[in-house]
Parts: sequence; structure tokens; C-alpha cells
Amino acid sequence: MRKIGTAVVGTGFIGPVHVEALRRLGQPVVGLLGSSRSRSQAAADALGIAKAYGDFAELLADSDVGAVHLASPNRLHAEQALAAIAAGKHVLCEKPLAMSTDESQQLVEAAQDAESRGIVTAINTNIRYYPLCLELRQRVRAGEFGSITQIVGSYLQDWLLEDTDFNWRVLQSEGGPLRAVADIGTHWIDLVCFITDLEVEEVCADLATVYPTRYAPRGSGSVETFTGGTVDRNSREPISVDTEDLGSVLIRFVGGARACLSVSQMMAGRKNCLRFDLAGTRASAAWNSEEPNQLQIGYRNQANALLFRDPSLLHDSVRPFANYPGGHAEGFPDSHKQLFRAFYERIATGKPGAIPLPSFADGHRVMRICDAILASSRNHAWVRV
Ligand code: SOE
Repeated sequence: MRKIGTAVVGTGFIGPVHVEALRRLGQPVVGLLGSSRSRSQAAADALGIAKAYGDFAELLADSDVGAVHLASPNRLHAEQALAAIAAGKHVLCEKPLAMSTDESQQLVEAAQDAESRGIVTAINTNIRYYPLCLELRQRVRAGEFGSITQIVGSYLQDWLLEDTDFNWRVLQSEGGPLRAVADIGTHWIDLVCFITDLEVEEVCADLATVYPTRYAPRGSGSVETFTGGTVDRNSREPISVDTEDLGSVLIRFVGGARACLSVSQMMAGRKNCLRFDLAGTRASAAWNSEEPNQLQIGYRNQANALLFRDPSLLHDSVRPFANYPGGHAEGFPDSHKQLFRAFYERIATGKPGAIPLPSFADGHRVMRICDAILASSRNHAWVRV
């Protein structure tokens, strides 16, 4: 595949995941940008990357950079994506796409214009790229499950269980007005829409903030995502929090199918668990991101089946997305590698692949659903998207 110099923005939990996946694809990571030059340098040293930028303008001015991966806090996505597109760089942005639908609408327009100039944009909804999620999509489209009637599921984590757990994601100013729904619920919503081709029509949501006050490191300190452990509250300063820790959303799709989603970042023992049961009029399917190499297919009048992720058992169009033979577990890092492979193939060929790349339009669609979820929870009412 054509080599394109990439720069990654973000040195927290997910930035290095991007770096690793890019390296597995042989795409040269030429530079890194963190929240300050010293943070960029420390991460570049740790990851063996040649350039550490002082700011985004310096990154954009680097002619070795053809593509930018945005793993920065949500607050920066729109401004950085627009500037990168304007500078002629391909952009792969983390989810959620932006802080508001005004911003995400602007990004969709910029992406359309960029496409006409051969610039590729995409959003990192990596869960689509677990091979068994792609296989399920293929089978749903082939009619194996009949008409989809209901999807029941959750996305549960526990890294914000205690009030001394703190990260930029809990602040509206950094992450946007929704937190658990935007951070992890958006993955679930994107995934089920991708698998079923259903469009969300209306939502009814109930969201809750368990800790209106969390305790952050004094000064400008932050804590990396997923760092647990009990901390003495007296060594920290109180910060008001008005983003939700947990909640549930009822969904009605165009055509009548229903869904129910629960999200929480305070479910002790659930580390990063996205689950769903998807019911059709003929059969059902169940998948869990903590056991991603198996897909249960449920029947009423015959024994259930368990499909293991084995390339030889997957549809021809899905097989290239499973790299290792059956029994050699694949997971989170592989899903990024596969999405990025599709992104760089799109750049190289100039043509859409067999599986549609997650687009800024998809990111905007989920942002509109998020708006409706927030309005529904605030007004205690069903809200149309
Ligand atoms: C933190 O909650 C987080 O890193 C999300 O931001 C990611 O999108 C998800 O993949 C794992 O959890």
C-alpha cells in the first residue's frame, strides 16, 4: 500500500493505539502532538517517533505529513479537522465527531468538499471492524435473521467508579454536554445502525450523574483514561461535574424496530463491555466485545449455534478483515488496524471499498441522535431525531 506520512494528535490512552495500528500497516508515523511540547516529546521518545510538535500549526506545516489522526479531546476535533482539511491532509478523527451538531454539520460539508479534491476523511468507530460484527452485518443483509424487531444491549465500563476518578472526558468544556452516551454509547448506536441499516426515528432517555463533584489532581493535572485505584480525596481539589455517569435510552427506528441501550462508566467489574442481543423474525444474534471472537446465533426450533472467528467460516467479503487463523484471538487493536487499512486503501485507490468507511456524515448522524437523547432526558419526553 502507498506510504503516507502520518501525524497523531493525542498522547493519552487512544493516541498510542493509533500509532501501533499504523505501524502494523507499515504507514510511517512521522510525528506526534500532545497538549504541550514537553508532553509531545515524552510520548515521542517513549514510542520512538522522530518528531514532537509544539502545536497544531507546526504539525500542519510539516510537508512530511499527508494524513492526520485526531485523538485529541473532543473540544479540538472540529477546529483541528477543518484546519487539516484546509491544509490538504487526509483526516481520521476519533468519536464523537464534535461538540455539537453545528460543528459536525460543518465537518460534513468540509468532508464533501474535501472528497472532490481527493482528500479522505473518516471517523474511528472501530467496533464495526471486529470481523464477527462485519459477518453479522453481511448475514443480516442476506436475510438470515428475517426482519429486525428489537435490539437490547449495553456498553459498560468501571474506570469512573469512584469520585476520585477524573479525566477530561467528564468535563462538558472538554468533551461536550453528554459524556457516557457520547464516549461509549455512540459506539453502540453506530454499530447497531451499521449492522442493521436501521435509522433512528425517536428516543426516550433517562441519564444520571452519580457524582456532581469529582476530585481532580490539583493544578492542571489530569488522569489517564482507565487508570483505576483508590486515591486520597484530600490530596485533590473538588470539581463540579454535570455530565452523566450512566443512563438508559429507548429507541424507535424508522419501520418500527425497537432498541434499549444502557450505558455506564461506573459498573464495577465491567471493563470495556459492549453487548447486544439482536432479534429478527427468524433468528437472533448476540455478541460481546469482551469475548469478540464468538457470535451466538439463536433459534427457537433448533439448537443455537456458536460461530467462532475463523477466516474459513466467514463470508468472502469479510474474510480479509480477520488476519489470524481461528483460535488465535483478535480484538481491540486489530479493529483499529482494519479500519485504518480501509482508510489508507481508500486514499490509495481513490475508490470506496466493499465495506463503507465510517464517514463524517455517520458521525454527524450519531451527533443528532445524541442531541435528541440529551433533550429527552432533560424534558422527560420522547424526542424525534
Ligand atoms: C473511554 O471510555 C474509551 O476509551 C472510549 O473513548 C473509546 O472510544 C472506547 O473504545 C474505549 O473506552
